[in-house]
Amino acid sequence: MIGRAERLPVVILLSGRGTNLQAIIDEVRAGNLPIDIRAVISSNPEAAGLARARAAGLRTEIVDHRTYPTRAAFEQALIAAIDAHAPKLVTLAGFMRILGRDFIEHYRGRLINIHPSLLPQFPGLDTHARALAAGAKQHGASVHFVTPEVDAGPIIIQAALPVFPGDTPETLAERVLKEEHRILPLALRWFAEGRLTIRDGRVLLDGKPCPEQHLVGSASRD
Ligand code: NHR
Ligand code: GAR
Repeated sequence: MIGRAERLPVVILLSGRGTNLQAIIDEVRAGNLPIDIRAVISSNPEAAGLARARAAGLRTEIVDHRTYPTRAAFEQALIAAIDAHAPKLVTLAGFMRILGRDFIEHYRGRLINIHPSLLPQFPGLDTHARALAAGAKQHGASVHFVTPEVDAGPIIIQAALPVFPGDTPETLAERVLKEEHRILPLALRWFAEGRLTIRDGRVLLDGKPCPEQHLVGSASRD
């Protein structure tokens, strides 16, 4: 059992359901992820992820963007709420607000996002519908360090899966989500173990290029 003092302090930001948060909680409980989730902060007071956090005994906070006059004011409040917990890592787990340069610079090298596409394809929103509309043969998810340009930061790990005929945005989202629940805790584990570095805009694991793309499902047998 790893003592609390040896675990990396982390703050998780979300806006929605929180199934990625749940995957992180489950891995921490299983003893596979040496982090201490200091707080879960939501931009949305109605986020179901808040209830999951409370059910797991985690501290929750709300920083509702709608109650601030500007993006800058919202982001300053968010920084204050996060820094009160002195995290060494901040994770966006279904966080729905674009963050400005000042915020990103403040957390440079310690801010990680899970995004539901095989970046650099389909940055931004509605990724599953866009992948289908584009006729993509493969789709997936990416975990990356966050930089000011949205969804363009150095990639830590990706999971790819095949798109099936008859897939809808919903069926595709469900399969991608399962992969998200695998790769986000894994990326956090690598970070917590001090195994990730960024060199020339690329992520290294143990000093070597990361296994960026992991093919799963039938795509891996093609
Ligand atoms: N901020 C920066 N600077 N860089 C990134 O890479 C970021 C980021 C903030 C969030 C998550 C991202 C995703 O994985 C993320 C990455 C929200 C939007 C968006 O357009 C886009 C990308 C992501 C998250 N949000 C709208 C906005 O105006 C609001 C949408 C809504 O509230 O429903 O901020 O996809
Ligand atoms: C996940 O698919 C995540 O990749 C995506 O939202 C979902 C959140 O699910 N993130 C974004 O689209 C960021 N703009 P969850 O709340 O159940 O973890």
